[in-house]
Amino acid sequence: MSLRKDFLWGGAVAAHQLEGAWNVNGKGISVSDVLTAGGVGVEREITNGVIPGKNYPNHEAIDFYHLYKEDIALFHELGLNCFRTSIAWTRIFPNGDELEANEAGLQFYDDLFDECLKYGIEPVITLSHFEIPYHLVTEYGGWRDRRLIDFFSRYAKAVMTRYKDKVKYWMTFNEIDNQSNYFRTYSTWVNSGLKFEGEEDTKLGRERASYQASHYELVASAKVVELGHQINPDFKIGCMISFPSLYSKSCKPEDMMMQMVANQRRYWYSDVHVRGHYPNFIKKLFERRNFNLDITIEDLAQLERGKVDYVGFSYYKSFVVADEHGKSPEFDYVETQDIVDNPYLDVSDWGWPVDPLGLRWALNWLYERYEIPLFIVENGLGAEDKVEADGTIHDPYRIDYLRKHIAAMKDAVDIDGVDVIGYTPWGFIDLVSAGTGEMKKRYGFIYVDKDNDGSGTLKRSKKDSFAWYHHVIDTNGEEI
Ligand code: BGP
Repeated sequence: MSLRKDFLWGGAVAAHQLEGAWNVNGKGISVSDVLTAGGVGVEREITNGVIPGKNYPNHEAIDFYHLYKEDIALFHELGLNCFRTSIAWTRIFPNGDELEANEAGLQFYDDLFDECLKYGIEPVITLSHFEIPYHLVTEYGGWRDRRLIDFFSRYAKAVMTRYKDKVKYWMTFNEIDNQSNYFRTYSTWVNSGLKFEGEEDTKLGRERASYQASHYELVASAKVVELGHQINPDFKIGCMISFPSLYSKSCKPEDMMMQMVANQRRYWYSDVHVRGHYPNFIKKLFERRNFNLDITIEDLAQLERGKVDYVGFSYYKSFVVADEHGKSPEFDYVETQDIVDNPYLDVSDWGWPVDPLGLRWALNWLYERYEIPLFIVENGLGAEDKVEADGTIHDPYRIDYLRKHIAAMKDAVDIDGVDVIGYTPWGFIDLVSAGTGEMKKRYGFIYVDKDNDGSGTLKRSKKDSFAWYHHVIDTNGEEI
């Protein structure tokens, strides 16, 4: 028996990508509610408030808000023993800065968690998954403002107190490291509510703002970890990072250095979460750039007091970097232009390299560095599915992808001794893609009849992968 007996087999989603009901029962607008649909080669547009006539796919999504009972019955049929979703901050505090929580929002998650627990499905909850109240952006500039630490803590306290007997596994910020991942507009928006304008819209300005925002988020996370453990000492509270494996293009020392630096730019976040302090290379970076960030002694003490219990991470693909643009000898900036193709790997329909062995690499890397339990909270293949005339959906490509990744995870456990507590493939019911806003980029075991343009009956159907994953769970991963 390779995996733990109590291994968490589940599926992962985020509120804004499936709930819909974006303005129902007092819910406020979130940063994702003002993102239009994108598509292949078309960026999602960040709008200034909701503009009538534009296509905002998150507004209806798959209407899980109203259909969750039917869906959870299907999750149970599939055999899940956990379900990773997020709480939409804007259902609880519509503007983010109120003093009182919205009872209707709290009640919705009470009902949702009760429904899960009725079937023995353990909720695994992300507190902030690209769902910052939009009001906090317009009034405070998003996570640029220290006051968000208190707003976030108030929200976390409200939900952790309310659900203290229903939810054990929590995560603070989804893929917190994405925002310093080349400072892409989309990531800084959904992670921190940052939009760069005027003087700030320079390489240095963007970088400084992102690091300042990240610092406040890390302090907020630590505060919530400490608070959560006071509310219920049995809580397991993790961080959540995006952790694609990262390779050097060659054994040329400059390429190897580039790989090292590119990796540091991401894992410093988990360093702070797990170790409770900043690694030296980031402190040096702040000094070198003269950032003069607002980091107080009390903040540093808070980081020490709020270390996480486990590392949650997403894994979809790997990257290759090379020093092809003269970064040597400083290796100070890592940008998208430093990423090169990997000739050894196939790519998905959306151009993401498929690399199961890279998952074993990632698991080993994280476990060696942190020596605390790991939780694979996202993994999967975004693909177009075809519904046959008889209503069946054959998705052998998805089964193949997941099978190989689960095999790599088992090797990491069996051969390398990594402690993995669970596996929740992403979007196990079709939902709105975060990156492109499309419906046709599907990850699910459960198909949802909904198209990119918003049409469709919302009917749910099982794909072939449904029965396959059921058997995987049934055998605790022995038969894949
Ligand atoms: C991660 C996010 C998810 C999810 C996933 C797949 O970055 O945490 O919210 O969407 O990626 O990405 P996409 O939807 O762009 O295919």
